[in-house]
Amino acid sequence: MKKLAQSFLFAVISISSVAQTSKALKNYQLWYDAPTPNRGADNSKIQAGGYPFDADWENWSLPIGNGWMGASIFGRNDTDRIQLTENSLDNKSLYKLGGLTNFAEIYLDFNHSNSTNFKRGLSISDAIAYTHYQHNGVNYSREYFTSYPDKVLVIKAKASAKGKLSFVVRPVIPYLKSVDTTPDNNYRTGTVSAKGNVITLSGKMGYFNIIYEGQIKVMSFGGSQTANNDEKGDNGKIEVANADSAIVLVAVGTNYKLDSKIFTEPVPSNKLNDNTSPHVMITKILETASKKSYTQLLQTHLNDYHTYFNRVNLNLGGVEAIMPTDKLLAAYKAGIHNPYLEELYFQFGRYLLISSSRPGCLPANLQGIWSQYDVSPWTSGYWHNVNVQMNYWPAFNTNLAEMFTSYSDYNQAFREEANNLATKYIAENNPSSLSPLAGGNGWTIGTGASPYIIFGPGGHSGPGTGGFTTKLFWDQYDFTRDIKVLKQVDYPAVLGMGKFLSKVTKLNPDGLLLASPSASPEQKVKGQNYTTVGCAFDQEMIYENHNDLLKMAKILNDKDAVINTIEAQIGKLDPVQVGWSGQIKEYREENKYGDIGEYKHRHISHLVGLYPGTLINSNTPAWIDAAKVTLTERGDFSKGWAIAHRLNLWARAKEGDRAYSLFGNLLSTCTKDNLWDTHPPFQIDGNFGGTAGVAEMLLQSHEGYIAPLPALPAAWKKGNYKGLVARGNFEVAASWDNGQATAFEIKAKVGGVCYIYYPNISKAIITDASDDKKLSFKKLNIDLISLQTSKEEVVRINNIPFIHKMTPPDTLLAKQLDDKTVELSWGALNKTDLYNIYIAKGNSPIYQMLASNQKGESYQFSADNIYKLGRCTFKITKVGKDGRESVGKLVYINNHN
Ligand code: FUC
Repeated sequence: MKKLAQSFLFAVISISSVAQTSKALKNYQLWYDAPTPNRGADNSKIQAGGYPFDADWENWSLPIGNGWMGASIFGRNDTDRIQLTENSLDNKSLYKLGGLTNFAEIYLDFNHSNSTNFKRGLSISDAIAYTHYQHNGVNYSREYFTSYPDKVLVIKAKASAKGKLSFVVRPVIPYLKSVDTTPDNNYRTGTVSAKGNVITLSGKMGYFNIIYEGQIKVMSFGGSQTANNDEKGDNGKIEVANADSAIVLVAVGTNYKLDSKIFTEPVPSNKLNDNTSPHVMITKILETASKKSYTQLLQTHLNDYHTYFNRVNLNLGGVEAIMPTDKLLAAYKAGIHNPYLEELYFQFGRYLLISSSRPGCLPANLQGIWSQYDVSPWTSGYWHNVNVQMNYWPAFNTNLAEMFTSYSDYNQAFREEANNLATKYIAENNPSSLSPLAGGNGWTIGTGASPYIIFGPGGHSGPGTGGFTTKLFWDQYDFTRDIKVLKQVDYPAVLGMGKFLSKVTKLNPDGLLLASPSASPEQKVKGQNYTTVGCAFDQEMIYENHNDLLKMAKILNDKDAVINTIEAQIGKLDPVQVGWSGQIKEYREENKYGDIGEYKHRHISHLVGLYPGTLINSNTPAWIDAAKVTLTERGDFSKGWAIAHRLNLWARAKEGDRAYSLFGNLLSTCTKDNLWDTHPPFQIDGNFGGTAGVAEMLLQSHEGYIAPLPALPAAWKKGNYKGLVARGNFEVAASWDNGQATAFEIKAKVGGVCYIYYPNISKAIITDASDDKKLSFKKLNIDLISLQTSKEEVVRINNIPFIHKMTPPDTLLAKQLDDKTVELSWGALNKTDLYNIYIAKGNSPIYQMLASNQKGESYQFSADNIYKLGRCTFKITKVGKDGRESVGKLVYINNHN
């Protein structure tokens, strides 16, 4: 009965949504009908990494942030809790990296225990959290937002009746540890003192010598307010009594300033150059902000936030939810896929990136900018064997390129130390290639990194981690086409990495250049890291960086000496190997899938050439098919970020339904009630990877052309989007109905030749959106056109003729008849059906056609000696009247003797 009621509700939602389609941005909200519980950390549940688990913070608090700080809002009616994070506040933590720690807790004691009509939420359309309820007949409301331009957290509390607002502002510095005398000095001191209308939190973190300060300014209207301290002048608080409304402003900071010395200086307590307290800076921020009215602060915040958030609209037919987000998620888990939740999740990833990664601030870490822990899970680090890169996967395609600046600045700041690490690595592993010149060995980055320390590659992850990182710099150029940034930032990054990666391989007897040592991230054999030579991860990432470097050098006409080396090396990398199961091999020494390492390991590093790389693409169809084998064997369930990686990979394989099912797995198995991704524990990478994956289903551009709707699932029957970005800096809008595109609009942000791929696009009506006049274009083939665009020109594409999609036979079997013949057989529904038959031998990226327009149910393949063929993939496709083929059905033979 309950199920029936839910499906009925869903039906109503989808029907009414049709009328909504082309409306502008909806009001996207996470909302709940109960306050966030606050039972505190459970010391009996110690997670891997040694931190007690605060389930309520993780599951229910609502994140807001402006890059300068993150705040987790509980929105409670008795004692509210606002937990603050500042991304440079590190203690010693684990792994000697330093680790992010909780900056402060602000408690607001309202004592409104018995309240009714409770609602709290987070509008991600406006980046404002809120709480409202009724208590003793009075309506109470609170709004919370963080402003990037004003660098403050703003809280407004209001009562509907005059003089009914009374509360205490009571901040606490958590995890204080008195000065210790160990060499580590891993202490935190701090005091909280109230004076006038300001409470100041200030203290020191011993390990890195961090001076921190937070100020809270309380401005109440009507009524009175008093500041109190205990007899030691500590534990300061401000009591507001009988007011009508109040505004609380918060600013936080440390003496951290991004600088290369932080990374080169080995002694933790000497890393920070500047021992000046942030007091003056924080005071100024608060003074400036408090001169503005609430409306002014709000408007400045909205103008800033909307500039980014409103660039993209995705409409899958969702309508604003009439049930709280936790119930919506529970229904989703029970199989009721409300498209509003899918839109919300997609946009939430964009919201989180805007909130945690702003120019001038540190980049988004493993938890973005939200950590309530003393010792954060995995230090809240910048882990470079997938996690931090994934944070930035949605930056370019979802129109948030500016958010990458914080990572790019961070990366440039650690470059000097990364040069030193590269020299050390080459000296240890490949001394004959060592360059004596400063910077001659390029730069490198291994897995572990924090705002204070970086590590080089080795152990469980090979040198490919560097190429994994520089892909972001290539993408920054390719999406924005900003030549100035290319010259100053992107090219130096990729060139320096090219120098390093050109020295990490060794020539093997077959004339191949293989990374040595080499390791596929985190993969284990009998519980131990597995170190080898030339694993797919390293080879693919070296290839990607080499390839991107050559493209950049050509654009800039640069003749750096390393370019010749890169040109000579790239053909010898042999990055993709296909194994006996038809899989992309993780290791050269592997035969069948899973021979080496954990079968369903969370990392799927041998497919980085498919995503975020581009080596495996539509022009290498046999590799795409092999990647699908790997994906299928690796499985569709894993840790949050790992599901998100698989989602992007299936999207790149143009398998919309499969990608959609991965998106469903991400939402159903790795998403908390506040829509945070969980590994477990909470890790933000899965949110970002999820958003990137949805965008990748709707728009791709890595194959030299704009491909709108490349992996559209049947579940998204009708919809539209605007503002996604394709390489070349084209903003794309698309709408579709029943699996078929109905219209595209492509805005050339910088102009230039625009290549567009979509079935039958050459037969569509193509006009200039400004005057509706037909545009001339070049037909490259029936599905691919090109046209010259000028800056800001908008190209409109309508009336795209429908194509009939063919389905392949259900089965394809291979039977070896003798040492010269293999018989392929399949079930044809119709005797007149036509088939094309192909073979891909060994590691070949492409198929060779064996027979075209074949009728019947079997085909005999002959060779002089089947045993000399090694492994082969046979593929059959069904051919339609228009000559278009279905996807392929595959079968493998492996003859090894
Ligand atoms: C990598 C992953 C783990 C985790 C950690 C933070 O090491 O393998 O799953 O996400 O980073």
